[in-house]
Amino acid sequence: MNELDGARVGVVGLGRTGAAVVDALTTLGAEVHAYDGRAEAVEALVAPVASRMAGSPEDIAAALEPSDLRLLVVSPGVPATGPILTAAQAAGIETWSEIELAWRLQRASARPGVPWLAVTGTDGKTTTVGMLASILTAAGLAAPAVGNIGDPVISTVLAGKADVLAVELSSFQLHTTRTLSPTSAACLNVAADHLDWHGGPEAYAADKARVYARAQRAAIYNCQDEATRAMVSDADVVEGCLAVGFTLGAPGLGQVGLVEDLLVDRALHSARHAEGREIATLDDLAHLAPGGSADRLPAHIVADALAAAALALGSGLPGVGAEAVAAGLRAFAPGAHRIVTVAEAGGVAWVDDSKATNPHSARAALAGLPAGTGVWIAGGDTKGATFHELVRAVAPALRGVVLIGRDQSAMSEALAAQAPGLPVTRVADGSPREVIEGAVAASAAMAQPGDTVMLAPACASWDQFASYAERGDLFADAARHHAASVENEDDERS
Ligand code: UMA
Repeated sequence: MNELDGARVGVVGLGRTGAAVVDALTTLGAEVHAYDGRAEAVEALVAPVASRMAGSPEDIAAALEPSDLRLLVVSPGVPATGPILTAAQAAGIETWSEIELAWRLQRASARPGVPWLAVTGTDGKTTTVGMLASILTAAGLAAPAVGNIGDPVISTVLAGKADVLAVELSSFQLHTTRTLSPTSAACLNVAADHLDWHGGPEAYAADKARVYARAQRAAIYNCQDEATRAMVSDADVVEGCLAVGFTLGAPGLGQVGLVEDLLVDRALHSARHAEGREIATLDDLAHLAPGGSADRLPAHIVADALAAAALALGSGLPGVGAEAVAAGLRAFAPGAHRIVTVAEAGGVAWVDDSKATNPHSARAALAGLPAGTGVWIAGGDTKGATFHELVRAVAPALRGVVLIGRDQSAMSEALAAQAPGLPVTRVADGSPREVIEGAVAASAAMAQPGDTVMLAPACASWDQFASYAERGDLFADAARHHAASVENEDDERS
């Protein structure tokens, strides 16, 4: 990356991503100018930079115009339609995501051929990337899961130890990614999310579709989501790249899917024209089902496993075959905050699905509950979403709703219109701990034996919490505390 030696480069956002970017650029010899909305973030920067500035998006935008920067590397949180990217475009400054910088660094490194297998989609990205990394690891490869999952890709590229990268990409990251050429790529599904950041559903889907650009060997789509198939048809892929569908039905030629309790590949092995090959069984996924039984496996887990298998097999990497798929899926442990039962007391299960940050994933969490047994903790930063369809779909499963969030109007409106008889308790704004303790107390008052209290907010956490992880951790603490006090009361009574 000699081209950046001495170049004037701006970095906007000095969180997890931005700090890693500043380090990399400094090492490359660039003249770095650092910007952030928060003074603490600017002060916390340890790397030596040419200038640093804390200011509102408008202030940063105004500073960019006369800055004469050659390049601006933006963190994922910087909105596509906001003043910063608008000003950069007007001033003719090239904008890259951290992903773009990491990809170019990879290509310019001593190991330019390390393949990237890329996953995007509204829901299931993190699970799929985790399963993918587990399959590749089972094949004996050093295969970290990186990207939106939490670890900036650039740090892993600079460490130079990986054989292959399993990369989770958000639409934010894809928006300013320009030359990435993944070996295999998948968009798992597209539902309304992050509409305020992108400016609308079309712009959001267009950024998701960028995952397929320049795909080298396999472009994987969801047969149950026509939008993803259309993205693959329209994509400008490398010649010879296969389109591969994943389906929960029996797979046709060019697809991976399910035949009874077998995961079957009819796309990525040489005899595919004549027959399918078994790559795993539903038993290999049973540990991911409630109660550990394969017949209660949520459909989306099976879909994620099929997509991960197609990404791995489609990479063409030596040693990645059916055995690695089955072993990798068996070894995969789900991440925190994804439908995890954190406490049980008085016949009530307390479930943390704080990762449900949009209506689509909240629906997947609540849909399986028996009628009238769910106490739903919902609300937060809506990201411009509406909730009428979600409330209509999940209302039959609910006993009541506990609303969190600074602005509860969108969720309240949907509840009043779609489920007018459903009891709703509103939790007042406060510190993160106060909000969650309020929600747990209100849920405890509502729940009956046999019920499930489900934190699946359908919203981002950013209005009241630092992250969905903080929201989930506080919930687990408060739920366990409540459960312990219920057990103590029971002991005293007996
Ligand atoms: N900032 C500004 N101006 C802006 C926006 C942000 O100055 O207009 C500053 C903030 O003050 C803060 C910093 O930028 O100091 C934060 O940057 P960021 O919001 O881009 O967050 P990072 O800490 O760099 O983390 C990001 C991803 N966050 C977002 O996309 C919002 C993380 O995804 C990701 O793990 C990390 O990069 C990896 O490098 C989290 C996420 O919630 C998991 N992602 C969304 C999702 O999955 O729905 C997309």
